[in-house]
Amino acid sequence: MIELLPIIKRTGAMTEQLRLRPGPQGLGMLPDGLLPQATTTGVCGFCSTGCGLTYHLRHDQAVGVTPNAQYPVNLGAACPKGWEALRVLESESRATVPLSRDSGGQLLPVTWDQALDRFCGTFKELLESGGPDAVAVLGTGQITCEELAFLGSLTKFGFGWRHADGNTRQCMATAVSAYKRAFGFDAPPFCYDDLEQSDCLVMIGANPCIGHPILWERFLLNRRRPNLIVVDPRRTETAAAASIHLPIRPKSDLCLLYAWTKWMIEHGAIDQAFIDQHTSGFDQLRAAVRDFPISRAAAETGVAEEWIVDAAQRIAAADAASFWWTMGVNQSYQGTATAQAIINLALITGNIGRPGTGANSITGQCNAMGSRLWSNTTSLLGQFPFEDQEARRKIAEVLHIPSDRIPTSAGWAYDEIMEGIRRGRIRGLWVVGTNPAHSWIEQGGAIDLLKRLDFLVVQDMYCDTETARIADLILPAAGWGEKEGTLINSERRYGVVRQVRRAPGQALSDFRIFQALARRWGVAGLFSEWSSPASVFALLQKISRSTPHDITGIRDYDHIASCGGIQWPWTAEDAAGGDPPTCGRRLFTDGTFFTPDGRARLEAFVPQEMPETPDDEFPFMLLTGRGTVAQWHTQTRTRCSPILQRLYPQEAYIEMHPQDARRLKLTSGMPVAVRSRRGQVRVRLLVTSAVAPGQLFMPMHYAETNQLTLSHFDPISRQPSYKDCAVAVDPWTNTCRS
Ligand SMILES: Nc1nc2c(c(=O)[nH]1)N[C@H]1C(S)=C(S)[C@@H](COP(=O)(O)OP(=O)(O)OC[C@H]3O[C@@H](n4cnc5c(=O)[nH]c(N)nc54)[C@H](O)[C@@H]3O)O[C@H]1N2
Ligand SMILES: Nc1nc2c(c(=O)[nH]1)N[C@H]1C(S)=C(S)[C@@H](COP(=O)(O)OP(=O)(O)OC[C@H]3O[C@@H](n4cnc5c(=O)[nH]c(N)nc54)[C@H](O)[C@@H]3O)O[C@H]1N2
Ligand code: SF4
Ligand SMILES: [Mo]
Repeated sequence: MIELLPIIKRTGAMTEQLRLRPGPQGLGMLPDGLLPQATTTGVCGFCSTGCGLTYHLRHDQAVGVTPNAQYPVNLGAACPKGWEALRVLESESRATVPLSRDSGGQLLPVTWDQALDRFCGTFKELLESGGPDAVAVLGTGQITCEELAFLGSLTKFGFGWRHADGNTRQCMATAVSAYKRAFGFDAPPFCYDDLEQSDCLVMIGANPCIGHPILWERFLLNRRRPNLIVVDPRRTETAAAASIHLPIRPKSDLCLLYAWTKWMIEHGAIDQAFIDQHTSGFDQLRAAVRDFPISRAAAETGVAEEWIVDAAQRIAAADAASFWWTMGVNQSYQGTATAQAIINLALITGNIGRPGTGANSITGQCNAMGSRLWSNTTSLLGQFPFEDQEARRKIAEVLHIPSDRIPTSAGWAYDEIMEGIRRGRIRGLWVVGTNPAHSWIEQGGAIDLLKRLDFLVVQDMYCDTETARIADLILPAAGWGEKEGTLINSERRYGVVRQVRRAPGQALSDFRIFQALARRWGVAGLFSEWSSPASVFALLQKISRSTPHDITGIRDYDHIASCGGIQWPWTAEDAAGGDPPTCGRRLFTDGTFFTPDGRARLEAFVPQEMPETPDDEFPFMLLTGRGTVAQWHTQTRTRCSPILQRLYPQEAYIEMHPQDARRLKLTSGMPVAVRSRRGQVRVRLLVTSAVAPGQLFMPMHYAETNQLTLSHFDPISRQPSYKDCAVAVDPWTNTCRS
């Protein structure tokens, strides 16, 4: 395999990647005899930034990948994961044949025929004996829009299953709930140019230096000498670069945001004309924040009043202020309330619909937005409510299926599916492109539950993920680069992924697996039009007609690629005027929202107590999140690249403030036992002042982390609150057991 080694400079806090422009120099890095014969382009399949990549092909197979200098998202840059995207496809761990567990408990190779028979036979038996609540499916924001739509339609309309959810629940559910409540539709309003055009950026619970490094580079291109205000309990790489870092106590965001809201109202820093014309609920909001003076925010957050006011003044003084949030907000037991408080602030200060503004939730996985629109789980295809009879009729008409096959309500959410397993209601589970035995909250409990199932099917690129190891049947899936379709990035931009590699062994694309299952289940007739990803894309376009995400103006995949991606909406009417501009398309420029009266809704909630606060027995607050640029989630992919491996610690670690380490007589590098009420793990200690005293941080990439977390959720979005639980730390001794 050819190495196109990125030059990675570790400059203190940030990882910078060398920009390589395709051309004689770039190609010259390939060994003689393997010089590529052609190039094609596609988008990256890791994070939601959605960088454009150029594949260098030989005999139609990619032999190298470089960032695409023409792509408007990344402007010729990529992070180490993008550079190594091909390498992770080559691994001993790849699932290359279907594997089925025999009566002796051994996973043994079987033919696809046998695998499909076992899948359909067992799930049908479970449905017959247990009814429609007996089975469920968990999907992912990491497959294409076409595959997501196929999975959701196959299970709900084809198989008649009720319960379907996916890892988007772990990630984006809160933003979805907040946007729907405030804007009337789940519509992130921004484009990446806003990072460059903002005078004041407020980043709340987001660490783009690590999670979205190329978005961070876009911010670095901002020439307006912007203020960057970072709200994060940790001094992250992003916080270290901020004008002001507010190291708030975990989950005190809501109080801070309400105090800022009150301050803006009282200091005339609001846009009354915009509020009057384009919002509803202002009087209730003003009344609700009355009890949140700056002094209360200071007491709750632990941040000095002057700092909170200084930040408020900078927001108020900006011509264009923008508010960005990610998992520090979404993964919270009061996440929807917090996200709506951010949206309120943008609305009342008139910071929406103009360049450099917005209430902007950055998505996470490469197709998190595709999952929100097309997975047919929480809402019907295209984000209609299942309850909407007219929408059901429309979907039935476009898909040529009987409308009585479409459920009239959504099924259980992820946590309810897990609870259904606990109660013995759900007995069969199909897991596609996610690794819940590692990533679900309170993993010990999750693994016990998954083991209780009568039938667990895992469809994954790798056969040794934590979830695959306990499966009864493994279906080997092709991954990114081995199939085609579309992904939607954080700025609503459709991008195309191409097949540039043959999948290993007998692995099939998820799309082909769904087709084969439709035939074997006996519902191929319902999916006769679903012959290729491109034909499904055409169906999705029809469904999108006259919705906020109308994409009827797109011609085909080549059109998307030639435009450098196309942001939704792009209607047939828009297309009459030519191709879309490559950048700069944001929503709500005319102040009209997707609510019935066209007004955005302002809403306030009462802050809640954290369910598990530190005490004498468990004196520390544990935060979790992303560790390094080179690690992706449960590491099934990134562990497969020797280059990426060199860029992150191989062993699980926990960060602790020097003051706490001194008090406990612990030193950096020593093994420690970390205990919560759920479990105990052995990890290495890393002493650093990036975390505040009394707080700890563990990256989610190590399976140890979710053995400690506490199973609790946002009541509106049902998203897990991964970033708050109480733990204790002791030196590791031989008597400790993990
Ligand atoms: N390298 C890499 N990049 C990724 C991913 C990856 O696995 N690896 N995953 C992708 C995905 S799916 C996602 S969702 C994104 C996530 O991207 P981010 O949300 O930026 O990442 P996290 O580290 O999970 O959380 C962000 C910050 O929230 C802070 N935080 C914790 N509790 C609180 C709180 O109560 N209030 C506030 N204000 N902040 C808090 C944490 O200290 C952390 O720094 O990254 C995407 N990009
Ligand atoms: N403690 C803690 N836990 C967290 C978080 C946190 O911040 N803290 N963050 C949460 C968030 S935001 C997220 S998004 C989740 C992520 O959690 P997961 O979704 O469990 O993480 P991944 O490792 O991305 O799992 C994706 C799986 O799909 C497989 N895969 C990749 N591509 C394909 C494909 O094309 N087809 C198929 N069939 N399989 C494929 C991969 O091999 C991998 O096994 O973790 C959540 N868990
Ligand atoms: S920033 Fe995200 S999309 Fe861009 S190369 Fe890195 S992982 Fe891929
Ligand atoms: Mo995520």
